[in-house]
Amino acid sequence: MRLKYGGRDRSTTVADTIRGDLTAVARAHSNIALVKYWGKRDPALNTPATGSISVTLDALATDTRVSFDPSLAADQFHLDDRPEPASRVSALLDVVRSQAGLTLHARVNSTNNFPSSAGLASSASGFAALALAASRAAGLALTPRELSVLARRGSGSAARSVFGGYVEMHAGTAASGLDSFAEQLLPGADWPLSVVVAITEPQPKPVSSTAGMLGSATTSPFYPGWLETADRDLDTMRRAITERDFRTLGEEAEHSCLKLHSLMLTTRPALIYWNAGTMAAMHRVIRLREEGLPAYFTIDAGPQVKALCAPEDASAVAAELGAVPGVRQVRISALGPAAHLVDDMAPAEPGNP
Ligand code: 2P0
Repeated sequence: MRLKYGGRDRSTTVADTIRGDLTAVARAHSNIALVKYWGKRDPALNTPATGSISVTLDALATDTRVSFDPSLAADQFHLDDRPEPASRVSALLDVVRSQAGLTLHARVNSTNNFPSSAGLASSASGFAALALAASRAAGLALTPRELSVLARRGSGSAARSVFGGYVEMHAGTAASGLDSFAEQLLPGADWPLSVVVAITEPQPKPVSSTAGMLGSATTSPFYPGWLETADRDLDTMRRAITERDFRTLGEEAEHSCLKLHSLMLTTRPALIYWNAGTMAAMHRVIRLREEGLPAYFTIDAGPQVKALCAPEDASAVAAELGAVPGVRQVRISALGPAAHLVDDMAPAEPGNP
C-alpha cells in the first residue's frame, strides 16, 4: 500500500508511517590520516585505490540532524545555519532510502565546531554523522562496518570517522565495494596521543579533494609510485601502533604527508595547498624535535598543519606553533570517540565562518 501526500508525486509506504518521527541526531568527529588516502578505485562507488590509517580527533566534531518529512518536495541541506546545495547529501540519502524502502525527502541540518572545507576533514565528520543520523532516522540499525561502507559513499575519509581512536580503512577488491570499510586498530585510551592543529587559513580551499585526487591519478607521474608503496606504509604504521612506537609513527606520518604533497605538486594543474604559514609551521616542528620536544607534522588537502605529540607535550607544542608567523589559531585535540547518536545538536561554534 502506498499513501500519497497532497496528490503530488511524492509517496510513502506504510512502513514509513510506523517508524515514529523519522528523525535522528548524530555526532561524528573529524580524523587526520597518518597514512593518507588519495585516489579512487571506483569513483561511482567511491572506493579508495589504497588503504589508509587515521586517528579520530576529539576536538573537531559535526552534529547532524536528519528528518524525513512527507511535506518536502526535495531534500534540504543547511550547514552552520546556511542553505547549501544538497546534491552530495541527497546522493547519500538515496542509498539510505533504497536500503530502507523509503521515498520521503529529508531536511538535513549540520553544524561544525570548526571551519568547514579548509583541510580539517569536515567531509569526514560530516558524512559519518549524516550516515548515522540518516540510517537511524530511516529505521535502519546498521552494524559499524555497514555504517562505514555507507559513510564511504559520501566521502572516503568518512568511513574512518565512524570509529574512534586509531583506525584503518581497507581498500577492498570487490566490485560491490562491500569490503571497502574501516575498522578500529586501537582505542585512543590504550595509547593517548595529542594532535595540535595550527590553522593558517580558515577560508574554504580552492580545489576539492574529490576533484584533486582524480586529477592526480590521471596526470601525476608519481601516481604509480604512490600505489606501489601504499602497502608498505600501511604495514609499518600498523606495526608502530601495535608496538606503541611513537618515533616510527611520527616519521611514517611525515613521510606519507610529504609523499601526498609530492603527488599534489606534480598534478596538472598543480595542487599547491600550502602557504607561507604552513611551511613555517613545518620547519618549526622539525626544529622542536632537534631541540628535544618530540613532535611530527602532517598536512591534508589544505594549509593547516597538525603536530602529533605526547599529551604531556601538547601545551608546549601549541605555544610554539601559536608563535609561528602565519599561524592564526591553535587547537589541541585528544583522540576522539566513534560516531554516536545524541539527544540534540550543539549550537554552532561562535566565530565559525
Ligand atoms: C586523507 N584526504 O586520507 C586524505 C589526505 C585529504 C588528504 O581523505 O572524494 O574528502 O570525498 O572521498 O574523503 C580527503 O578526501 O575525499 C582525504 P572524497 P575526501 O584524509
